[in-house]
Amino acid sequence: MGFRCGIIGVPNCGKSTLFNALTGSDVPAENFPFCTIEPNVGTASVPDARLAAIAETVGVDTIIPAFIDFVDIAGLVEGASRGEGLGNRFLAHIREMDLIAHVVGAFNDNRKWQSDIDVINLELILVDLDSVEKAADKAIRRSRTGDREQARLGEVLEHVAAGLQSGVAIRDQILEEQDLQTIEHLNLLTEKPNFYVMNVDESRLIQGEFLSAPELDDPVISICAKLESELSQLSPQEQTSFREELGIEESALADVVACGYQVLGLITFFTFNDNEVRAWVIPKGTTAHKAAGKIHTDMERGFIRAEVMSCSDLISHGSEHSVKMAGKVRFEGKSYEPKEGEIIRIRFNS
Ligand SMILES: Nc1nc2c(ncn2[C@@H]2O[C@H](COP(=O)(O)OP(=O)(O)OP(=O)(O)O)[C@@H](O)[C@H]2O)c(=O)[nH]1
Ligand SMILES: [Mg+2]
Repeated sequence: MGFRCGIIGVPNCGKSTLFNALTGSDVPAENFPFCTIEPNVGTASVPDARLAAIAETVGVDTIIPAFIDFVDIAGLVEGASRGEGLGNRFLAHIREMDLIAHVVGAFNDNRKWQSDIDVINLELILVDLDSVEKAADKAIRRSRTGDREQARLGEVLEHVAAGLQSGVAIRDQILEEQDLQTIEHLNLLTEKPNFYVMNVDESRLIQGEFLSAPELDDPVISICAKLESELSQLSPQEQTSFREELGIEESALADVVACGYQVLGLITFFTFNDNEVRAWVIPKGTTAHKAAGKIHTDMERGFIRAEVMSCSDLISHGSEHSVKMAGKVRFEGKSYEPKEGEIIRIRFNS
């Protein structure tokens, strides 16, 4: 299953425009608030130049990239946590996401975007505070019968609530891993990994303004959503020449996806056979055994070993055989944790 990234922000900040650019869709992106009501869902392939390099080295034509789902959600306004605007519905959609891309409309001249960020973050904190306080009351009530687990849960929740009350998102609170696990079932919004997408005007992007991003608690990238959505309608050749003309890097959309991967703690590994090269995405720390299961359940069941080489070794040596001759293919067992950019061949009993 792919990872789902929710695109959130105040009305009219460019969420649908960014969504169109990322997914090659054409949903309405108009200059009036609440243009989007029902969420739009689309898939973006994860651009990765290494795929083409591997394909060329091993002489196959088919490239299968990794994918990420983006969900364009209705704009959020002050008071959403109390049901203002599209309030509750909007928030229910965010709850289903694995991560959040918080779009900041910085393409106008005003500096209102700073307060826009605070409005959204405060609303998310208020929603969590409400859930956490209710859950804390329940746990404390239950603990009165001597239930130690509920008592512990109550303590953790009260601690989290205090943090939220002082305006700290859960992901920025200092919590023990086991405490985080006890509150996982609540699926809280400010616990989700988050990054900011500064949607800047194309002239500012060209001038390099905003490229040194403002200081925020989570990673920030700058993009001109309007320009990117226009470019995404063009052929690849036209895109390249336009970008060169404007002096805008090719990687703007790739950066959005890469940033999402970074906050989720994901890594990419590759497989290839006679027909295709393929990218796979797993959370850092996943074992080779589990990673094999992602490729095929038979591979997990009959797992013998993983043969591992680095992508750069394959490209520089020119063939799998040469990498083997150079002694740079390692044999690893079930508990091995694949690293970023490795090429893996699973040997298994079918
Ligand atoms: N100049 C400029 N305008 C932009 C940019 N991105 C979006 N806009 C404009 O801002 C308006 C709103 O864009 P949308 O993408 O619909 O915004 P949204 O956040 O989806 O809005 P809602 O769905 O109403 O919450 C449109 O008129 C866009 O053309 C940008 O990078 N530069
Ligand atoms: Mg929209």
